Amino acid sequence: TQDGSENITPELEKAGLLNKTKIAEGGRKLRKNWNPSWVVLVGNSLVFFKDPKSQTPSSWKPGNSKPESSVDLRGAQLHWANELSSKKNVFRLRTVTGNEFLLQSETDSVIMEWYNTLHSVIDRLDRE
Ligand code: I3P
Repeated sequence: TQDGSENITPELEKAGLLNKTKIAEGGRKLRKNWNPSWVVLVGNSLVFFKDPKSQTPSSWKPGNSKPESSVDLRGAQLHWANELSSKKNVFRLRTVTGNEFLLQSETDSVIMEWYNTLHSVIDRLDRE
C-alpha cells in the first residue's frame, strides 16, 4: 500500500479451525493431546488460539486475545503425516527449534488449503 501499512500490521493470510496436537518440544517427544484450535496465519507466524466455541465471539480475534502459542515459519518443515495418527488429513509442522505439531481437519478441502498456503509461505521465506 502507499502508506506502507503492511509494514506495521502484517497481512492476515488465513484463519480457521483445525485440530491440533503438539508432539515435540525442542526435539523432546510429548504425549499427544488433540484439541480444536483457532489457527491464524499472519506474516511469518502461525498463531494458535483456544477453540473460539469456548470463548466470546470477539475474544479470539487477533489483538483481542492472548494466543496460546505462536510458531515462526522461517525454516520450518511441512509434511503429510497420516502415518503419525489414526486420524485422516494430518500434516506435521516442525520448527527450526524442534517444536512439532500435528494439524488435522475432517474436511479434505480445508486441510488441503492449509497445507498449500503454509507450503507457499515457507517456500517464500526460504527464498528470502
Ligand atoms: C492417545 C489418544 C490420541 C492418539 C494416540 C493415543 O491416547 O488416543 O488421540 O492419537 O495415539 O496414544 P491417550 O489419550 O491415552 O494419550 P491419534 O488420535 O492421532 O491416533 P498414538 O499413541 O498412536 O499416537
